[in-house]
Amino acid sequence: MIIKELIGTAGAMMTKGLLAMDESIATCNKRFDELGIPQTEEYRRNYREILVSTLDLGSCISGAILSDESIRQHTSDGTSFVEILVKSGIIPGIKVDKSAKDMAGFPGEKVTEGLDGLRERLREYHSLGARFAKWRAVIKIGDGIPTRGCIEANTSALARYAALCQEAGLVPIVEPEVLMDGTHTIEKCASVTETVHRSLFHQLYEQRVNLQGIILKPNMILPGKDCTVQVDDETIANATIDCFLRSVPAAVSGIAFLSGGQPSLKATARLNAMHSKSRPPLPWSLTFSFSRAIEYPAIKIWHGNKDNIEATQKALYHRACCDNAARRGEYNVAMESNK
Ligand code: 5MM
Repeated sequence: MIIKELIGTAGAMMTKGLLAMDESIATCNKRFDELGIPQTEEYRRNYREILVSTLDLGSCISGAILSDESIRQHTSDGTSFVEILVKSGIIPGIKVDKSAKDMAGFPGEKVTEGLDGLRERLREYHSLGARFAKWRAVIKIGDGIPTRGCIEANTSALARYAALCQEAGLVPIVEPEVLMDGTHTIEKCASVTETVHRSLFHQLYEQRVNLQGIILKPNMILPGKDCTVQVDDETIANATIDCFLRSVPAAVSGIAFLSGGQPSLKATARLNAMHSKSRPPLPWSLTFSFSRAIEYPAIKIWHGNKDNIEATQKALYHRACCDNAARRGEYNVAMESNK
């Protein structure tokens, strides 16, 4: 019975896109710091209120990922963010990892923590209204890394997290992010991502996770930020689809991409290019679960100033609409002038 519900929730999450507004306090403060916004609980609450109360957001966004702080927060009139989201037709979710920490014995690599006490935390989050969860593992490409030890430690934790989520009636978003930091080529990104996916799906199988009740949140296949050979959007879209056809089982409910630090319009155009009409039908649907690519234009306008709220919401809504069009292969750059 639970699995039927999970498949239903995963299907509903894939009908539009996901807004990853799950910045931890540290990450949110870092973003505020860059823009000179005060790093206080009240400013974080104000910012999130602006996001969740954006008019008609539910026409482009089907799920929003909250954090432990924001799932407990309320709008200025006392309505919980969860309630606002549900009223807008947006499914609330929750980031449950306790972030990536230096991995002992593996210089330069990280392992994501947060399994201790997770069963109890998931029970609480479900009672607060969350219907899906998210856990992010970070894999860095560099000299001699990633190592097999780091990949396996991370994919094993992702699989144990996913099993606990399904037990609790929450759809696990499984996020193995291969970072775009570095000088590596697109081919290197493809081979590392394929290795990570193979390890991940092996671990998910070993932990008896039902793939129809998960959502994969991967990186696109990109050259490193500092690679001397950069490529066009079409090449990125093709490399991503080819890699995924080789490494992601058809049973997976859906794939929702992270943006990973790509410029907003690039992330949109590349998602759109994956939906090219000349491509044979894919086994899974593809959407977005962007954070920076969807929020950056908006937060830069807000700057912590209440006079900018309307323009901030307009910018957020605009990116959400463009990304939702890209999810269907209907985005074109002319949409950028219809703000
Ligand atoms: C909002 O950022 C998320 C949480 O990060 P921290 O735990 O470090 O605060 C992050 O997991 C995010 O959901 C994904 O990385 C996707 O975000 P981008 O910016 O890559 O689209």
